Amino acid sequence: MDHSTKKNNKKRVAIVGGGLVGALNASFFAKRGFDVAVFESREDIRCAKVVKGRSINLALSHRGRQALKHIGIEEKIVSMGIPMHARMIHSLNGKRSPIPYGKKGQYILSVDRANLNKELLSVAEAYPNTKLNFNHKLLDWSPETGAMTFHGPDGTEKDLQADLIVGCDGAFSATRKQFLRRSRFSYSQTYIPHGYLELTMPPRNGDFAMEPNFLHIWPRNTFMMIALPNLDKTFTCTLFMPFEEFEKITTGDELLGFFQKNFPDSIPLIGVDGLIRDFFRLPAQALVWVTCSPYHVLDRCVLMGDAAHAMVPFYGQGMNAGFEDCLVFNEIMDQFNEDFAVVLPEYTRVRAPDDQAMAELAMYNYIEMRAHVNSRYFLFRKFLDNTLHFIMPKTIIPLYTMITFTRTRYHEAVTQWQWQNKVITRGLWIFGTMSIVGAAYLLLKYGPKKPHITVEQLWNQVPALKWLQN
Ligand code: FAD
Ligand code: EGU
Repeated sequence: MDHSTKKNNKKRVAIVGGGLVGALNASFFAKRGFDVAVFESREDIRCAKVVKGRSINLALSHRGRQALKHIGIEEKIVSMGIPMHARMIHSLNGKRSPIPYGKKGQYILSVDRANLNKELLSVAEAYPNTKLNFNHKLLDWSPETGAMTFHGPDGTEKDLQADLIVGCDGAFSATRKQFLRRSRFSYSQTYIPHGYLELTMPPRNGDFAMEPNFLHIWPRNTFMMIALPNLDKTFTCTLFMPFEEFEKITTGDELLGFFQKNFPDSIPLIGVDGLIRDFFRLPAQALVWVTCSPYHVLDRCVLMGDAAHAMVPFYGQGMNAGFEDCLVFNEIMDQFNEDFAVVLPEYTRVRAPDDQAMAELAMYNYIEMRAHVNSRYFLFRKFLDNTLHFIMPKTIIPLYTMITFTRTRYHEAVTQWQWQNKVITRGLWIFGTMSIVGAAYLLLKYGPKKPHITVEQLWNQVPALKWLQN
């Protein structure tokens, strides 16, 4: 691994949170030569016996991969991921229809969250200028001095200092608390009515129970299930539905009835016993959407990842956006010579509109899926997108393609999409009008001749036109 440093910068950078974004960011700063310390409230997941926390696997796409490439572990992570070249739509009658994500090389990867986190921590730890501190929970910090107070491993409070504090401590960020006390800091937090719950689909006869290289989707308007493959030949199924629906299901029989009605094909695959065990093991988890701005305080602190922009998971972009945050920050560090007083405001200016656009898109997709997306509609929409793209590959690019397979700025992807929608709508109008005019012409020219009727006579049969003539 390349541990060369651009310059011997002795500034101290404290990264709060050793989750996906924090662990990645540690290597970004270490690579630049900073004196890096990571503080993670939980124990080292590389030693932990039970890893608790959110989703077991995630969809990694282009933006996330570009960030991993920067620290030299893209290939390794890709080799441990499972390519998903298409979605597999499960209809209510059990029919399965694949819809490709794009051309041959365009696929997303199902990666194991815990494994990715472990790899990122190990890469960071290999830098001599990085120290990882587990069982360190940030309690508070001071914008003026950079002093931080932690709840340490032995239960005591511990004070430490840094030149730059990078808050990567997730949706319920403790770092962000200081931001909330400041004037002109905007913040919003929204819970959606849906919760989610994870179910494991075991292997069947020693192999994947369903086609492995797909993101399996059961779109059922208010209810939705998604399944991503794991290396151990299991699938992790994530069931999304309103909390009030979760509450209605209190017994195994009610659960089976619900699955029989909505996801009948999945019951034999998950197995009745496993389904009941997994469903009642944990309560459904909430989904939160957090936006805030600015992302920085003075030249002292900056937020990245979910701490800055937690989004609903309906675009598979939360982690990818957080990873791209690190890339964008790094680009700005190059541009402004690591001068925090300039870099931090510039990072907020450049990045916040993009994260905001992505978070809104994820919310938009949630509302759209809930409102009218069943398997028929889903198949039709993706077919339409792909067809138009095939006809006009340069002009019409599906939104998910720009989001998932390019580094087009999120807010520009949204603008481009809105423009495309205008073009498509206009195209449909022109096509529709021309069809009517053409049909009318053909009818008049070749249509039934008897009884003979002139255009004037036709007009006279329309009362509205007679009225206009008077
Ligand atoms: P986190 O992963 O939450 O990490 C924060 C870390 O900070 C944790 O380790 C925590 O212990 C630590 N911490 C918290 N408080 C403190 C403190 N006070 N002091 C010290 N440490 C602290 N994204 C995708 O890109 N693709 C997907 O397919 C996808 N699927 C998802 C499915 C679901 C159901 C959900 C809920 C999310 C999904 N996401 C997905 C989003 C993704 O999980 C997050 O965007 C990502 O985990 C954010 O990483 P993070 O490091 O910012 O935050
Ligand atoms: C949700 C939960 C299909 C993992 C959005 C697509 C997701 C993922 C889609 C989860 C959907 C929805 C896209 C990807 C991905 C699709 C995407 C959603 C991964 C628009 C582990 N979404 N997700 N869109 O196009 O761009 O296939 O938990 F059902 S990957 Cl909701 Cl590309």
